[in-house]
Amino acid sequence: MPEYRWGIFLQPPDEKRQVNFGIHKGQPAWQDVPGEYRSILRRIVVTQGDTEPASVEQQKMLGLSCPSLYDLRNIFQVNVEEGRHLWAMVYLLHRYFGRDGREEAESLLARRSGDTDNPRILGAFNEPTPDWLAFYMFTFFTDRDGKFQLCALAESGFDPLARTCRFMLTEEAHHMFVGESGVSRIIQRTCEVMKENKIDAPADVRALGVIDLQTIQRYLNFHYSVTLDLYGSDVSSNAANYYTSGLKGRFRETKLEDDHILRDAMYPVSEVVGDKINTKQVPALTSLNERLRDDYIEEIQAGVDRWQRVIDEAGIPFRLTLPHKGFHREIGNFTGHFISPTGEILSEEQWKAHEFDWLPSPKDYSYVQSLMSGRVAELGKFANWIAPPVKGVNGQPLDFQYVRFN
Ligand code: BYC
Repeated sequence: MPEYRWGIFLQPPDEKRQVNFGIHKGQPAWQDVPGEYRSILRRIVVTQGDTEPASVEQQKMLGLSCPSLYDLRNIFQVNVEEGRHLWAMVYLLHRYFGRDGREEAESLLARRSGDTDNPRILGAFNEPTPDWLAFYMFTFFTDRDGKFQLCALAESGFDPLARTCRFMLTEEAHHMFVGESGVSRIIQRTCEVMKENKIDAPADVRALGVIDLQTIQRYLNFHYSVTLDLYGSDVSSNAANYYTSGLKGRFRETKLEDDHILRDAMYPVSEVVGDKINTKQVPALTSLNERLRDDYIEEIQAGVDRWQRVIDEAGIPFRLTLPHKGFHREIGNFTGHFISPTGEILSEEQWKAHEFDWLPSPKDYSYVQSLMSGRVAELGKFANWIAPPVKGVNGQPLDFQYVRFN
């Protein structure tokens, strides 16, 4: 990508910008790190920065099995931009946090996705991304967590962070497009093959070299649930502190109409009591993680509805659904509970008996990977398991030489 601009990009400054929420609301936005918040701010920047190289580490082998030059070009763009997003966070650490910042930046280089001794900070970033279906699911589900977290940080009273995140968000949109359209093209191809051959049993679908809708649903369940964990605990004093100090806002903070302090506001969160899932009202300040998760779920549901339309248009009676919020969770109020995709509380034994009806099994992974044993690199050609996109990149045709092998 010779024309790619590799550098530190910040949204242009707004001299009049203020802290827009929390106890410092109305004060001028900070151009330097406020001393009393130095360590929590550094922690936010480090956590954000840590995810960026992690995703590249997770995806780095996929070029070898790309379904087309178009897709290879797209994964390169995603990876280069994630690399630059790391650089953007490293810039903040070096520029504003002195020696501690430099040390944290070095540690970012030392951690590795999935390394048992020195893993990435957040769970989803230590999971493998072993194939292209996982890659598209990741860019649809997990990059969208990136969007929501960056939106919350773009509201920060620490202006250099807000300006950096605003720029990063412009690139995030493309990553989510790659994910959404990638899954959609896989669904489309599967539906075409099912219709042409008048088949619907997963084994028959697999025999024709495409990915059955049931497997797509299991991948969806996995990526959705591990991404929900990325929002942190439903009730979190960290989240309350970030907000009260003016460091991390809500999604679209300045568009919301309330006091932006949330001293008396309440918010509903779920909890498991006996064999029931109840909703209880808790202070809105401590439930900010849950609120951001709910904002995210709303947007995710709209994307899944768009995938469903591809199946409906093919006239195939199959429904893709988002599992219950409590399904397969390891962070927050649902941790340690065994909840089915439809929201029933089960015993561990009952849950385990269905695990591979709900989540991809080793056999599913090996089937999907068997379709992706080599790369498709001829001009204009696409692997059998995915439909071509509607159009090429930047107005180029589908048989454009998107990648050169020198
Ligand atoms: N896995 O009060 P709690 C992106 C830890 S993605 C492991 O519940 P808090 C991208 C937590 O660190 C966006 N650990 O949570 C996407 C804490 O640990 P300590 C990334 C977890 O702090 C695709 C403890 O549990 N950006 O950009 O309120 C490709 C209790 O914490 C997890 C951000 O996340 C987990 N899932 O909220 C490329 C924004 N969840 O301190 C890029 C910055 C929680 O007790 N981060 N823990 O050791 C934050 O705002 C917060 O750190 C979190 C957690 C929302 C992640």
